[in-house]
Amino acid sequence: MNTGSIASLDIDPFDEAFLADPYAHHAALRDAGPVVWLEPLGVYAMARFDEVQSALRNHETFCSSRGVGLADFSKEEPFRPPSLLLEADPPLHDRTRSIMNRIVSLKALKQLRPAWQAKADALIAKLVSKGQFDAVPELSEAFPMMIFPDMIGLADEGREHLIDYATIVFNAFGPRNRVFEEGNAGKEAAIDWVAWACERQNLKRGGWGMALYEAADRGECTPEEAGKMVRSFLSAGVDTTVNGIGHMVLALASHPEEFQKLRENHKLASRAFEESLRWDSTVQTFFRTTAKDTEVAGSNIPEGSKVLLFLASANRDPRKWDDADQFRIDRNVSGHVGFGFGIHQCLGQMVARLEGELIGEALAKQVSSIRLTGEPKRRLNNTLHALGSLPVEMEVV
Ligand code: 4MI
Repeated sequence: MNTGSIASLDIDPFDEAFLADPYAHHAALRDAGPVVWLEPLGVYAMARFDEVQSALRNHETFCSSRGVGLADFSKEEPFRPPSLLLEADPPLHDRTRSIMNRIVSLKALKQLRPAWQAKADALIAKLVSKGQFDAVPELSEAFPMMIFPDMIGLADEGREHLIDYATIVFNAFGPRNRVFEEGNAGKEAAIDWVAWACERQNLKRGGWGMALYEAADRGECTPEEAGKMVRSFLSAGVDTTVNGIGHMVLALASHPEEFQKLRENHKLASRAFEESLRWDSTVQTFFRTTAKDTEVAGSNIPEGSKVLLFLASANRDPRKWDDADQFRIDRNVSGHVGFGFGIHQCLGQMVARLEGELIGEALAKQVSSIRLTGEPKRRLNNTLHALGSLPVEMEVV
C-alpha cells in the first residue's frame, strides 16, 4: 500500500504504448518524485539516476532473492527455478558469482579476441558487399550467434532456440500481459531445449559450460547447481548483446556525424558501444523487493514491497547527464547503469563490450556511411528494449 507523500501515478510501464517508446514516458516518472507509486501495478518505482543507483548499491534492503520481476517469490511460485545468480542474495549469490567469475575472465577473453575480430571483420565485409540488409537478423543476431554458443560449448543442434528462450525469460519479469502471452506463444520448445543443452553430456569439452561441471567435480558446487549456472549463461548472454549491437547500429545510422567521429578515430569503438548502451539500454528495468522497512528521500517504503528500477531512465536523467537524450560517442559515459550497479552488476559485461567494440571497429574500418532505408521495428518485450527489424544500407569505404 502507498502511504504518505509519495506521488501516485496511473501509469503501467508494461503496457504496449509504454514499451514501444519508453523514452517518451520516463520524464513523467522522474519528474513526479524520487519514488513514485504505480497504481495499475501496485508497486513502487524509481526512475532517477541517484535513487536507482543507490537502490542497486543497497542490496541488503533491496534484495533479489524474492525475484527481480513483478512476482514476489515469497508469495508466488517462480516461473522457473530461481537463478543462483540473478535471483539470489549473499552468501549464495557471492559463491555462485565467484565460481562464474573464474570462468568469465580477462584471460579467457584475450584468447578469444583474435578469432572474434576475424569473424566480425568477415561479417561486416559480407554485409557491405550486399549493400542493403536487415541489420537485426543479419548483423545484431548473426554476430553473437557466431561466437557465443561455441564459447559455451553448446550442442550444434537447436541453437536457434536461444533467442526464443530469452524472449520468454525477459517477458517473465513483467506481468502476465498480452506481450507475455503473445510474445511467448509457440516458443515453449525453447524451454525444453535449454534444459537439455545445459546437461553435462550435451556440452562440448573446453567450453564455459563444461568448465562449470568441472567446478562441480572440484567440489565448488553440485552438478545440479552447475547446470543452473549454464542456464544463466544462456539466459543472459544472447538477446542482451543482440540488442546492444542493434542499438549501436541504429544509433550510428541515425547520427551520421557520430559515425564520422568513429571513422576518424577507430579507438572510439568501445565508447560508441558504451554510449549506445546508455542512450538505449537493452535491459530497461529490473525489480527489487524490500527486505525491511526503509526510507528513500524522506518517503517510507514498507518491508515486502516490490520496487521497479528504471535503469534506462536513470541513464537519461538530466539530473545526472548533460544533454541526456543526445547520443554522443565522445562523452564521458562512465557510471551508467546499463549493466546494473553493485554486487549484481553484469557478469558478462566484458563479453558484451568485446562484441560491441569489435563490431564498432569493423564498421569504422570498412564502412563509409550507414543509412536507414526504412522504419526500424520494435519487438515488444516486458524487460528488453528490442529491435525486430532494422533495414539499413552501408556503403563501402
Ligand atoms: C541481466 S540479464 C540476466 C542475468 C542473469 C540471468 C538472466 C538474465 C540468469 O538466469 O541468471
